[in-house]
Amino acid sequence: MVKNWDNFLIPYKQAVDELKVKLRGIRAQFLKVDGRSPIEFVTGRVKPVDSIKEKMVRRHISEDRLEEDMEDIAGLRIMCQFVEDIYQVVDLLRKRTDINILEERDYVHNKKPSGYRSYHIIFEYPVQMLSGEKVILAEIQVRTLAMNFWATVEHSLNYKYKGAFPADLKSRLERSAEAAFHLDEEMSEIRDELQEVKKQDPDTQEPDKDVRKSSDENSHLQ
Ligand code: 0O2
Ligand code: 0O2
Repeated sequence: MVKNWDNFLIPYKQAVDELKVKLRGIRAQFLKVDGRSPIEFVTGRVKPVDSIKEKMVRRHISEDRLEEDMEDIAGLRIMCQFVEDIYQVVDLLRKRTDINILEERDYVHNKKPSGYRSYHIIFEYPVQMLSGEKVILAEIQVRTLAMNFWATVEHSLNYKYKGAFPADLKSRLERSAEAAFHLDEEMSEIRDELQEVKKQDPDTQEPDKDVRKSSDENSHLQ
C-alpha cells in the first residue's frame, strides 16, 4: 500500500528535475558548439496521483508492483524540429552512462492506431536519496513539434471525450496525424533542398541561419 504519495513520489520528482537540467544542458552545448541543436525544448512532469491511480486500474497494476510496472511516473519530453533530429537525440541518449535503457519503442515509424507518433525510451535512473541510492524507472518521449502539437490537442480532446470519439471524428483525427507527419516530411525536404542550394551557390544566405533564428525564438524555453 502506498500510504504517503508525497513521499513515494520524492525520487521521481528528483529524477525529473535532474533530467530536465541535463537534457537542457545538451541543447545549450549544441547551441554553443554548432549554433543549432537537435533538441528544441524539454519538458518534464511527475505523473499526477489521479493519473497513476487511473492507469493502475486500466493496466491492472497493483500498488506493490507500481515501481516495477509503471514506467512513466517520471516523464520527460524532448521536442525536435525535424524527424531526423529524433534519431540523433536517441543516439545521444544511448551513449549516456547516467541512464540504463531498458526498452525503446519507435512509434515514429510504427504509428499507434490512433495516429500517435513519438519515440519512447524506458530507462533506469539512479537517484541519490538520504537513505542511499534508489533506482527508478522513467520514460523519455522524443518527438517533433508537429507530433507534439497533434498529441497535445488529441490528449486534451480525449480527456474531454474519455476516448469515446464518434467513428468519423476518430478517422479525422488519424488523418490529421498523417497531415502533421506530412508537414514534418515536407520541412525535412525543404531543409535538404536549401542545403543543396547552399552547396551550389555558397553566396546564398546560410539556410541553417534561418533554422537558428527559429531556435532563438524558443530560447526562453531552454
Ligand atoms: P498537465 O495538466 O499535466 O498537462 P520549468 O521546470 O519551470 O521550466 P515546469 O513548470 O516544470 O517547467 O513545466 P515543464 O517541464 O516545462 O512542462 C510541464 C508540462 O509539460 C506538463 O504540463 C505536461 O503537460 C507536459 N509534459 C512534459 N513532459 C511530459 C511527459 O513526459 N508526459 C506527459 N504526459 N506530459 C508531459 P502541466 O503543467 O503539468 O499540466
Ligand atoms: P499521459 O497522460 O500522457 O501521462 P498505454 O497502455 O497506451 O497507456 P503503454 O503501452 O505502457 O501505455 O505505453 P506507450 O503506449 O508506449 O506510451 C503511453 C504514453 O504514450 C501515454 O501515456 C501518452 O503519453 C503517449 N501516448 C500513447 N498513445 C497516445 C495517443 O494515442 N495519443 C496521445 N496524445 N498520447 C499517446 P499515458 O499514461 O496514456 O498518459
